[in-house]
Amino acid sequence: MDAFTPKPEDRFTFGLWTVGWQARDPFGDASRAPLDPVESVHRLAELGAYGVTFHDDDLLAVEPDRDRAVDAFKRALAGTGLKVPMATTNLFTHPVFKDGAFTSNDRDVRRYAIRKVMRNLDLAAELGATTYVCWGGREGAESDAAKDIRAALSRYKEAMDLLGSYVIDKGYDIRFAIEPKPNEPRGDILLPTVGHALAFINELEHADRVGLNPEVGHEQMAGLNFVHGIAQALWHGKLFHIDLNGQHGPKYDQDFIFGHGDVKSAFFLVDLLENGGYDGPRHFDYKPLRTEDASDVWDSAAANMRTYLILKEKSKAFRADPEVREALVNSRVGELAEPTLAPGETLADLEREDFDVDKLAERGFHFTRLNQLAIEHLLGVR
Ligand code: GLT
Ligand code: MN
Ligand code: MN
Repeated sequence: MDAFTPKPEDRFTFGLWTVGWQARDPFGDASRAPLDPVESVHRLAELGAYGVTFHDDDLLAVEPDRDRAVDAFKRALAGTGLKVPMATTNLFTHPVFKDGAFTSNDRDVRRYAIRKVMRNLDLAAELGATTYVCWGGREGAESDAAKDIRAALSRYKEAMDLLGSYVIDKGYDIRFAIEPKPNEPRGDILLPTVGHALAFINELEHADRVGLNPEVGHEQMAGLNFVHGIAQALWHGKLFHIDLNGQHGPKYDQDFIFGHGDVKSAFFLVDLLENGGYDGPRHFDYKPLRTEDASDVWDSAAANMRTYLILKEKSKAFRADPEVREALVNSRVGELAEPTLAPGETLADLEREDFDVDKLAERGFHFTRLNQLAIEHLLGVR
């Protein structure tokens, strides 16, 4: 036990599919045996997690009978006190979804996909989940000739509108969170970034019920700044949930342990989540490395939480450091929160003002100092 030992109050959650990943990849077979969701629930509770999340199909990892699997899962939850804040649907593994689910060219597949989601929404509501993630990994194309993107977006909207109406009619306290991803498994995926998804949500019938579940690695695969994406999602009031993990720049989806990719970005992300008004679970969507054995899996789960808590401590120390405070003032970071026109001023005031542009241009912002202080906190020398 130390300051970085997770507790349920930290609200760390894990997908069953993360610790349960058997490490099958496009080039190799599974390197680990299937994991019983009941064991995952017990292990995660012992490690100090707050909850678990699941796809409908994750529950069937070792027990093919759905009722029995659900029963065993419920008993494990009751026995450990672990919560289920979020659930989702597997609309990507079965070959029926090879051209997508809500946006398959095949209308029968689209109808089946919506029914599959409805069924798991009922279980999600029963287990108390308030967020329902929609990751459209198969919604996309490899050829621009193969998919009418405008029609696909209409069908995506149709599905989200129907499912929104479904939860409203049923009286479920559930909001949807769309998870963007630029590619993989499809050559190109629809709603590839936070920005695309935010714009799409504006067109939905139940837009207030739909937000985002951005994943660290997915934005970084697109070469984007995840911290900026999260800040914008917060600004729109749309950060409903988050998938934390690690990624080394634009390459395949690495799903590393949180902080085991771009650690500087992870530091600023924790700083933002802790100070930016996000109050949802800290959900890890990572894959234990394929090299790891069954016991390493639990070390990797613990590493996610420990890294988060270390970064949280670092962020506190950074904010409390008098030199950082001074540097923030010198860089005029707080000045950006001041409206550009003072109360009562109009554009006419700007027209009257004498700007000495060359003098203004001489002012430096001293960002180097600020950045170096952040690095020194992160490296543990302050
Ligand atoms: C899949 C994907 C994740 C999504 C999960 C939710 S499934 O593992 O890679 O990013 O969050 O459907
Ligand atoms: Mn991923
Ligand atoms: Mn994810």
